Amino acid sequence: MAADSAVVADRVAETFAAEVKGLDLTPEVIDELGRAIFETYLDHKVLVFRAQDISAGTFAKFGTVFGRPEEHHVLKLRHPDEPTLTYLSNQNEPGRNKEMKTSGQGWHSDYSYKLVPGSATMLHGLEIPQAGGDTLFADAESAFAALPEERKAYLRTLRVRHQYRWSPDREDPWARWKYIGPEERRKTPEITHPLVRRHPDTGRETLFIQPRVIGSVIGIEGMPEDESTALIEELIAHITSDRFVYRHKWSPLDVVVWDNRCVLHSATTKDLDEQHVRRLLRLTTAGQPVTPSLPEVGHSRLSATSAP
Ligand SMILES: O=C(O)CCC(=O)C(=O)O
Ligand SMILES: [Fe+2]
Repeated sequence: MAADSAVVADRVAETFAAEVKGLDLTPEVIDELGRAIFETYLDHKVLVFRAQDISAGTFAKFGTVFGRPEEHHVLKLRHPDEPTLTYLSNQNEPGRNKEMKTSGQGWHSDYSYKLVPGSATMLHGLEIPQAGGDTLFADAESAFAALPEERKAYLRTLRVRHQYRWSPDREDPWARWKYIGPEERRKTPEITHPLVRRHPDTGRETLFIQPRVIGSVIGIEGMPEDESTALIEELIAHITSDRFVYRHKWSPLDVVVWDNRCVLHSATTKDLDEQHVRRLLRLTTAGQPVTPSLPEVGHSRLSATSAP
């Protein structure tokens, strides 16, 4: 698709992810090549642009290539001039709690616990340690394609229950309420998404599942808990097996963008000593309710078992 465009991208993992060569993301280049960059992104699911010495304003403009950039609802997390940008940092930053230093650790797709989950997420590496703090990506679309047809047919019929900060801790099943207050609780009801979704731009099918604790997944709708947990663990192990994973080792000023509609990702910041500073700018674009592979399975909706 992108072969006849001015965007040259080299594959960096077996099934997905590519490094774009010879492009400086100036406002003019973004205007001129935005469409071609977007198509290259649909082809490869994760794009890396090395050594991008760009302003916050230009990074915010880059975000518009991938959809409608979202403004973060927490005002103090926003960049002072660009409301669509926030900082990710492993340092003590004003207005942040300790948990945020390692946010993103564990496999997930951004905002999968919402009725309208995330679309694209992109990061610009401002300060990057010599080693460590890599970001991992897993190609959930190729993982689905690799399954036997009979298995695919079964998985297409299932739905997954999600709720923000769900805790599977048997001793303390309501542990999530320790993290959030009544207003946040009201805004994060239990929802369900189809397990196999159809990408709104490419039409390709993908597994839309995250591990239970990190990904806020409760379980497969209507399935006994032990069976549901075993199935989720099996699928996550398959998606995150080596052949579907790309490990991004950051260099200063890298820009990386990924498609949450078909890949999982994980930070590795828990293993990074805080004396090694890691700061990045982040932007996300608004998504769509999840389209099922089979129409009769239905789109994202409030869970029938959702307590008020
Ligand atoms: O810090 C990272 O490597 C990834 C963080 C993350 O999960 C995100 O920005 O959505
Ligand atoms: Fe994330």
